[in-house]
Amino acid sequence: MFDKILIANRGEIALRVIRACREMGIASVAVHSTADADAMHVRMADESVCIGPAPSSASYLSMPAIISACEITGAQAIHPGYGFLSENAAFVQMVEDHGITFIGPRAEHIRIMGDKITAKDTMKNLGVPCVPGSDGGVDDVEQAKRVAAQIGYPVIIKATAGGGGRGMKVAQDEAGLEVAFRTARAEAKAAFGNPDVYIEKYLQKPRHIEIQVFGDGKGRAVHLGERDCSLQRRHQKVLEEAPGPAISAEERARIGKVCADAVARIGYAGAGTIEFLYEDGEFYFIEMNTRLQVEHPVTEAIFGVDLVRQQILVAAGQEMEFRQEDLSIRGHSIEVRINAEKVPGFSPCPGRITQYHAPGGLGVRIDSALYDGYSIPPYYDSLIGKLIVHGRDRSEALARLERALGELIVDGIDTTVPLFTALLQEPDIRSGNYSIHWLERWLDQKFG
Ligand code: MV4
Repeated sequence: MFDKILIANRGEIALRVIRACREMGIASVAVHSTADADAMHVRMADESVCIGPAPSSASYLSMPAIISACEITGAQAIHPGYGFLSENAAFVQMVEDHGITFIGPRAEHIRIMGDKITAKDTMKNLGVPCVPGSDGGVDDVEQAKRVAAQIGYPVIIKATAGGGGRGMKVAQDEAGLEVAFRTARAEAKAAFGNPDVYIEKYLQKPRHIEIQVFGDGKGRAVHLGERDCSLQRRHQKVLEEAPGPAISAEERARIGKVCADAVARIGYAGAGTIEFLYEDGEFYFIEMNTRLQVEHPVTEAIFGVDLVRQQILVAAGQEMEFRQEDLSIRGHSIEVRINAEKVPGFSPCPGRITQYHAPGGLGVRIDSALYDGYSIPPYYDSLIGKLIVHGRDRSEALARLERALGELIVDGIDTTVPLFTALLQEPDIRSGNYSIHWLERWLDQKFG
């Protein structure tokens, strides 16, 4: 096992990894920008290294700075968290070339899933159900029209280098296809330096259901059910829950096995998430994320497992601590993302926290790097905390969420907390009846 791990991240996810390290008797190294000298992850780690100025491009994204920090401190492995360098295959390669272990999948798997056409082709060949569409890329308007005529309108054009909603265009009919195709290609080239696009049938009212998988890198893999992440605004998740309110035990077992078998076949190592659109009882693969996700705690809650601990074990060449038959679901969990943002515009709202009080009690978890008097720097993501509740069933989880939100105090800045208090009054939220478009429609109606 490693003696020392460097965490190439900041905020709540850095704390999450430091906590797992401490429980495993592993020393932790925090890295930070000059703007984060007072950050909680620096205080909580055993050691820290300043790796550059405030902009992420010169600090949390600086590969040489992070590798140097490893060499200076003698850290044997790097945990990338999410975002930043977590899905950068070139970084993984560089880390390994320096004899350091990357806590995550192999560079090859990150590269495959980073190219959405290759990802879809790979998954299709592994037996994962995909959205009907072009096999591979679409190079010209004529080919686009042929594919669209075959699968039927509406269609969506997506950038192979995109993902997470960037670079997508919907065409309602053949008349709209040419403009959609040309703008999608132009935007893909400008945004990602790669104009390649592909076409899919546009699903009108799906849910976003993602399956958590975990591989040992030696051909064994398990699934840990699904999360429903349909409540999003501009492709940013706002609330996530597990199990999905619309997914039956039979559907979970079936799609879960398909996913676990797929990642087992490629020898995938560590945590991964296979994203699906779910409509009329069918799953359609869209993307795979090769990292630990922000919303992983809802899965940890209902399965009673520590995913970061498993990531570290597998990276060190050890076995994960469970097989599929050891895994079962207990209760229901909901996470809300507390952002330093002013609702309803969601404009970032950094500043000084004058008072912070975290809720507690049975079934309440807070992952946050906040403290009294902390100044949120304006340079990074606006996520400042996650409130995760767990109950025996969905209704207990909802009651606990409402109770915990009432106890939470974050003064001095605006946050998304009032949004959740309002959402909890909505019958559709209380019943779990929502698709990927629910939140934006609700915000439009409520705030115009
Ligand atoms: C789609 C779709 C409808 N049909 N693909 C957006 C993010 C990216 N991961 C995939 N996205 C979508 N792909 C087909 N074939 C609708 C979306 C989409 C969406 C997906 C998940 C969560 C929120 C969303 C909001 C708008 C559009």
